[in-house]
Amino acid sequence: MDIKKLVAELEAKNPGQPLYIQAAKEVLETIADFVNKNPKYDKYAIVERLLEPERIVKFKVTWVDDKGKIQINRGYRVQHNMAIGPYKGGLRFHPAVTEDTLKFLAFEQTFKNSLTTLPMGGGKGGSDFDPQGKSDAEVMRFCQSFMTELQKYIGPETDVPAGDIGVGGREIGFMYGQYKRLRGQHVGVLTGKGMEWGGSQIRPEATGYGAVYFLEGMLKENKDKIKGKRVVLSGYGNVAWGAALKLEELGAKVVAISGPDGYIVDEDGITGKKIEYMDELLQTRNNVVEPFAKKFKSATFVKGKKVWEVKCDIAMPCAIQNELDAKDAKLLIKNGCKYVVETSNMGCTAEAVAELQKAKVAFAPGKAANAGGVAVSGLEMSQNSQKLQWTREEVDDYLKNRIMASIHANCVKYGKETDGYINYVKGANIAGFIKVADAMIAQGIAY
Ligand code: 2IT
Repeated sequence: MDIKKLVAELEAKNPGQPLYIQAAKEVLETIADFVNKNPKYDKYAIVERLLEPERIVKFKVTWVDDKGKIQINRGYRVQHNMAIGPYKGGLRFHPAVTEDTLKFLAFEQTFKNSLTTLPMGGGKGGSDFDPQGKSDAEVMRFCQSFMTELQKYIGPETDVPAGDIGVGGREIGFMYGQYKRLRGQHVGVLTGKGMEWGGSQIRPEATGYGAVYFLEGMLKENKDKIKGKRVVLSGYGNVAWGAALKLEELGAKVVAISGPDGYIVDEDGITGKKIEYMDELLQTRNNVVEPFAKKFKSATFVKGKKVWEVKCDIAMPCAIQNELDAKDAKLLIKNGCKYVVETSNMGCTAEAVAELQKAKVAFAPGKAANAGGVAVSGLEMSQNSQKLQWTREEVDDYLKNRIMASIHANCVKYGKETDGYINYVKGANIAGFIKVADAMIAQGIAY
């Protein structure tokens, strides 16, 4: 493959889509050597084909707010690749959502889902709807209107959405109810469902748990231990919450979390009741972390600053794309941070990743480290097909010992460099690519 030509085409074909270009460029740069050693991929134009989503559905979502005013939002579903299984990926409701955001997320999802070992293709969707400040009734009306259109394009064997930023149990419930009403079917068309109506144990914790299991693999590779490590998390949502729970259980100390308004530092560690409170704070949907310091005496709120200035051994970005830049990376390195586990999707800028790798900090990309979330969604699909519900222990064991262990091993297999440093970005991209690419070749020129 001619990387210069591909990047030029990518940029020309996707004007105004910097996130998609960033995500795609990273994959191109890290798989180029591997692809060039295996000419079958060029023969079948696999890389070029992967740069184009199979389908993008874009639609209007109208709903009536509590004052009786008509509101108009945009809805999307990007169906990126179906080679190894039905499209699978979350829905994001956030005012900054554009087609670019969802194209980058769907692209990443294809590689991530391939890494999980489960048969899932890649997709992503959502809306520029902002759940912040909306009543339950408004959120329900929005979700019903959104699903009325989306249901034409999804199904348990075609495309199975789930949650992401701004879409949690409440939104999945409203959307599932509407799908059921329109189709008259109680099927596994969404994941992240309630435990009483088809959901899977561990799904709420899975992204955070999985990232910590992946971190354990990284530590082991460095003959290092998790116990006593200082950890800084960004965000205080579902992902950071799951990570905090598992970190506490394994004896690490979470000293900071953050929100859009600033960060909280707590040298006593964020444990027990404080972790429970993260969830309560999220449910208020006020998008602030400051109340945490009012509630717990040991906590201090630092307004408007990024959490990466807090000294730590391990940093886990758990909020949103590009939340950690080159300046932050340099500060982390200076303060002695040894591990960065990207738990949000593309949480680090390309420049930040380059800084970390140059300094030989162990860096895990989101598509490997945060794959536990979608993986347990995959297990929820399996349970729905079986008409069974597995125990917590069964799901957790599968997540830890089969899925996250396999992803880590694959990253090492394809990412280990001659000096022993593991380039997890390269490892994840190559391993994720192989399975999808080989499936595409086997299935002929169909997408
Ligand atoms: O980014 C992600 O992997 C998710 N938001 C989870 C997707 C899913 O289908 O569970």
